[in-house]
Amino acid sequence: MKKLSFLLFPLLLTACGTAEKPVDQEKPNIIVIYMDDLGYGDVAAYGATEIKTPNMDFLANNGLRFTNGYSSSATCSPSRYAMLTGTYPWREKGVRILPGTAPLVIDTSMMTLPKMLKEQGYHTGIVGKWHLGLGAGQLDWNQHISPGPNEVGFDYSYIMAATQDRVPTVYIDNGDVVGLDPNDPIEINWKKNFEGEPTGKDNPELLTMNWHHGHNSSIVNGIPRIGFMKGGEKAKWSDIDMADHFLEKAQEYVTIHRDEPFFLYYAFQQPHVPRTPHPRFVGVTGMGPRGDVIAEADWCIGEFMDTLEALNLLENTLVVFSSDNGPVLNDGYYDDAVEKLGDHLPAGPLRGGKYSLFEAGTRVPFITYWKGKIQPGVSDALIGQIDLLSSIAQLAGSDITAADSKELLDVFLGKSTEGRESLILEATSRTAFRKGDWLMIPPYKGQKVNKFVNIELGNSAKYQLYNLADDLSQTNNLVESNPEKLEEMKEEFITLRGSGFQETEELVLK
Ligand code: NG6
Ligand code: CA
Repeated sequence: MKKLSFLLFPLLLTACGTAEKPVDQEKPNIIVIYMDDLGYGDVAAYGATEIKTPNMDFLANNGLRFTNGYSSSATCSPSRYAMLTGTYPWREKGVRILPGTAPLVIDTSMMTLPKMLKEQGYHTGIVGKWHLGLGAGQLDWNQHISPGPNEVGFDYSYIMAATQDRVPTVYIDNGDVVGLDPNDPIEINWKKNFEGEPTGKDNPELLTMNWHHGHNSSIVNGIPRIGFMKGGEKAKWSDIDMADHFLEKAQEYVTIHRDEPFFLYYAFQQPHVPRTPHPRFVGVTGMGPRGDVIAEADWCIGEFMDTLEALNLLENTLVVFSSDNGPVLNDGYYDDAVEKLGDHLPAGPLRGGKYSLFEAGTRVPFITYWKGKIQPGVSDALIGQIDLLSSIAQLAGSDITAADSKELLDVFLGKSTEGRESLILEATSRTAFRKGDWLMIPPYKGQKVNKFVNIELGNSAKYQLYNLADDLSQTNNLVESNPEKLEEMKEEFITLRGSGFQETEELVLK
């Protein structure tokens, strides 16, 4: 009942006439809706036929749907780092998939998307997944947590620290754990269990979801996680309510800040593991929890857009929709993602997936929507999430520039199709180079297919060169037939990337 009345709150405001605001009188609001592990082929507007995504499709069909839009990395933390800072993640060694205990990886002196907007008079907020580290090391979760999002430009933050599969499994409201009981302090250890505490490994009888690889440490709500946690019982989140909870916070944020320019980074947890749809979404897709949480996320987007509409904000708000990296089915739990997939193709026509240097790792759904400002259409321009900082700066009236972030505002608004000439892609510390229609992957040692997630990583003893215009699925390596193209690509790549690009570590998933 409480929830329902809250959801009606924005509508009531409109009904009372208090939400009326003149359009165009001030700087536009910016909202980034960011999915976690949603693939290029997971959205009906991008060709999915086995799953319905009406609300994502609404954005795509009434906005600009990019077919060559990239995240900066095939994993989460590096992608988010690049989007927020406009800096390539491979420039900084520590920017990789982070443990739940990692310190903040964004230097507080760096320019960021929210910081830039704050300087332009915006109120800035984040709701959802953070996964960019917190504190400065040896964090005490029972004290005020800092530095974090609030120290890199967000006026408001309501987050989970890392991922749904990592401890601590609590929400953090502007740096303070929500619902913390001082008599039941939280203890976190990434490597070592606390004496007497059950684990996924030793106590399978306590599990409601089984682990496949990794994810066998502390058990929260019957789900085994990565890392060990003790205490904080009352503060622990409810997995099945997480989507509704973040939705409420996002709705609350835009409602409170409707009368000033605002930036909201609404970072969903779906369809990352563990996939825990609310019971009202269980079974709706027949595809198991992975499909069901996509349906759940889609519903949340619909509710959220309805709120914006009720607040009369749509004509003064740029909405960007994208995903942090490509899709994965089995990412460490037995949850029927593989078994119930049917004919669905999470990566669409693309090769690879999450963790991969092949296209499906980083080419993601990418949509811009702005009622009345962006003409509906499809754009094939090459763009990256890394370009949002400089482009949105242009929109907000800021003259800041970030080295790796290209100002492509007209492309994002559909006024131009001249995107980037080239883009460096990253996957677990390895890099590849896209230029025009061409994609070059340097030789990398290491496994070709990661057997846990069953994804081709893009490693090969030889250079790979693909022409994506003719060969979107990357089946023909054209190195032999196009030696000149290869040399040209290599040369430019080394100029941009430096020569150390072949030194990497093995991807460890277990
Ligand atoms: C991996 C996890 C995987 C996921 C990923 C991060 C194991 C075995 N695998 O290490 O489940 O959490 O990290 O995903 O622990 S991301 O989308 O946040 O980058
Ligand atoms: Ca992710």
